[in-house]
Amino acid sequence: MTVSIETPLTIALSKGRIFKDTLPLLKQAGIEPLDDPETSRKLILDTSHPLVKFVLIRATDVPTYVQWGAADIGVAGKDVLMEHGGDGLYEPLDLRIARCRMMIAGRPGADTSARRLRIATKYVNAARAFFAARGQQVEVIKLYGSMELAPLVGLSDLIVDLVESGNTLKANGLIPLEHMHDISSRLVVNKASWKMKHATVQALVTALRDAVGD
Ligand code: PRT
Ligand code: MG
Repeated sequence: MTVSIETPLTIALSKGRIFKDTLPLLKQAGIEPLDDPETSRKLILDTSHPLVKFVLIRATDVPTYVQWGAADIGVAGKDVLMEHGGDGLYEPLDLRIARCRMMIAGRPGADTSARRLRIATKYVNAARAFFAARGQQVEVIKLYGSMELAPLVGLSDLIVDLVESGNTLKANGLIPLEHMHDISSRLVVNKASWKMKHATVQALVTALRDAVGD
């Protein structure tokens, strides 16, 4: 099915697993990129639809571009959306792609209910909210990557990270200790675009919902 697009539409995607998993869904809606982002260095890609373009940005920047209307629509992991906060965005559809779990992890036998724990993570908002909800006082240390190292060198007692196969934890002598959230990627829409480009945005959301099989 090809969606009926009547206004120009910019869609923000990140390279890697989100792009790879979103492409088949957009293809079912009749939208395909004209360049392969893995080989092209372009950050703006034209598509098979003359009014639709893709912008390729860092996964964590997708909600920001959509919030400010630099893109009408985007695809972002729930982890990224929890940290962003969701200001200026609607989140109409769970695309059920790039799935994983946000978990507390640490050395085998580490106690996740201990007092005054130090938690190293990229996901400071999610971590603070999770421990606060059960009345546990923790100190959260913000990192930008390689969280697995923190408990090994004494920076923290535990980490909060995304886990898919568990191989990254295992390779570093850590284990998943507690499940926090199921994570998948969501379609996000700029609130002004939702109103001003309603017919086009609605058509795309409906086509993607069909593609997801919801
Ligand atoms: O890499 P970059 O800094 O540009 O950004 P990013 O890491 O946020 O982007 P990307 O493309 O790696 O991830 C995009 C989205 O994919 C994330 O926001 C998640 O919603 C989702 N996703 C799904 C994952 C994973 N699975 C995942 N396994 N994101 C990251 N990982 C990492 C995890 O952080 C850990 O380092 O993979 C490692 C664990 O994998 P396993 O299989 O060893 O358990
Ligand atoms: Mg990554």
